[in-house]
Amino acid sequence: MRVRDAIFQLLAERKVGQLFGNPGSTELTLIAGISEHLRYVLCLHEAVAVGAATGYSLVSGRPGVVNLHTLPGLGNAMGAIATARANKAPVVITAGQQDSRHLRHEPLLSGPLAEVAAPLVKWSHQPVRAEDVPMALERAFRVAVTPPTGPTFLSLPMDFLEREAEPVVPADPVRAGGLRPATAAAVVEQLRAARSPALVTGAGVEAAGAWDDTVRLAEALSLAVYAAPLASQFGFPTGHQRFRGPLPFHAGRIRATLEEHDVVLVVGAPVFVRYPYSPEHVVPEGTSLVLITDDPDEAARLEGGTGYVVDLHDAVAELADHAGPAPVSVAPPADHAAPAPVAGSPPGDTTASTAGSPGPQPGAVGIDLASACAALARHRRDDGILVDESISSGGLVRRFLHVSAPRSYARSANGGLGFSLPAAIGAQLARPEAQVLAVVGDGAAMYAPQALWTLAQQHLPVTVVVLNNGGYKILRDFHARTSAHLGSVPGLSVPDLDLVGLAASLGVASSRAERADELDEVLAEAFAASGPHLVDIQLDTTAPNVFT
Ligand SMILES: Cc1ncc(C[n+]2csc(CCOP(=O)(O)OP(=O)(O)O)c2C)c(N)n1
Repeated sequence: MRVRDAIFQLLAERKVGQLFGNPGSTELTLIAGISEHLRYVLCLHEAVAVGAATGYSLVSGRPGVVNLHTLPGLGNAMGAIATARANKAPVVITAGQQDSRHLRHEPLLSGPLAEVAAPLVKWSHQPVRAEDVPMALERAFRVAVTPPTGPTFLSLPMDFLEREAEPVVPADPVRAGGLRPATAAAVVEQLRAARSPALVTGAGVEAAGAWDDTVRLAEALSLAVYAAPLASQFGFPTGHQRFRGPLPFHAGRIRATLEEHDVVLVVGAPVFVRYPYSPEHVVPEGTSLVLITDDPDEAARLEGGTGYVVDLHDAVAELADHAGPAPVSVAPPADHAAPAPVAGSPPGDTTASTAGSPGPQPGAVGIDLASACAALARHRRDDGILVDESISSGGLVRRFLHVSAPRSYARSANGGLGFSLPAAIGAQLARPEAQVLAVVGDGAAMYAPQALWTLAQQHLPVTVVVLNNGGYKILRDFHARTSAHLGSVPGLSVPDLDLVGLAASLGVASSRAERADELDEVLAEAFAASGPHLVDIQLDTTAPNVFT
């Protein structure tokens, strides 16, 4: 069997239905005559290809697979690979390498691919022999899906693809190892005996398939539930009665929020992602903290408290089993009409600073954010997928738009812009029947607008809502609070962007809302469309600073 056929066979057995990519000459020996079981999803920039595969992984729970064009393509993709790594997305990235027979001459379009990718992936490799390629690819899958999950990289010399190799059979490592029964019982007792117990959930819950057991645990012990600061996935239904909102990410505000709680259980998140610098210790003296994670690195960084590195699926199930049934008085159905609650009110936390929504400002030009979010909440489906890159608008977006099921929310875990439009491609491919909404700032939208073209070409009915405030509001607001004494700052306005025209030029239907009374009509049309639709919502540009 030829190496390329062994690759296609392996991908088919692993039920990989699409290959995201941007090709060049070095990739043609793979993608020419591509297997009919594999949909090639052309993306016009490599960061979009990796971003789409990341979205696919986060929504489907399965590896997304990418093929890049040798060193320049890999170089273009690095920011998106860093995001896949931060999001722990099991993305298998391949790239074509020059013909191995003349690599010693350092020909055009060759380069140290495996070395370049190495720092950002879990495993990076260029096979020495053609017959080693199928097993190397299989290893790339196994490493990617083994917790802590993450991207892997494989360089494929183009001449290897037509040589002979044996096929390999996919086999993921067995996952096992929850908490010891005595430990599970002790943690449950600690929570039960607490005056004010809390649970902090993160993306690890969703990756491990532990969502239902986490809800069961919270209900049984009447826990106050927070999402981890800046969580890329919440790990808990945000409309649930027990959910108090995301924790702030300013260290002092995290601490102030946790002060109320004497026992805090953190599941599937680091303790804690924080920003910007602030000297406080995040865990108050009177609070006992227990971390349960499948990421040894997260446990190693714990300062104070007890960490357990476990299989999260099994461990949370054990905790929930020990906790038993919920008290009868608890858990009336969640009220999905009301905005989700918000924890604390930290400076530097856009989540909370918009908690008291200002409402329309008299005489303001543009639409106030709360009206835009309320309109989105009216028009989107509660069981839809939300890909979130809403930046300074994020606090209100996340208050109004609930996440009701696992793997239906995704956000960049490392703060790199250009996440949402590519991720929406992958999300819609992972869940063709679901309604996918990408909410994105006008600044962020410009980091990967090529994704719009792929949405159109692949007929993916994603609704893209741009919350357009004419520039980099978060940076303007941050500057006003932290560096105004240094003088005015250039480069934070992005005027004269015609996003409606941009979308149209890439084949995506588009419309603009300039007044609140236009929102209902425009959003109804966008959500009903059979293909992608971009809505440019012109926000009130005089909105208050988000850093209170
Ligand atoms: C790849 C990348 N480049 C630059 C930045 C720095 N950055 C952070 S927020 C931001 C502005 C975002 O603007 P926009 O999406 O319009 O959201 P707004 O703050 O206006 O709500 C920029 C440029 C980044 N995070 N990632």
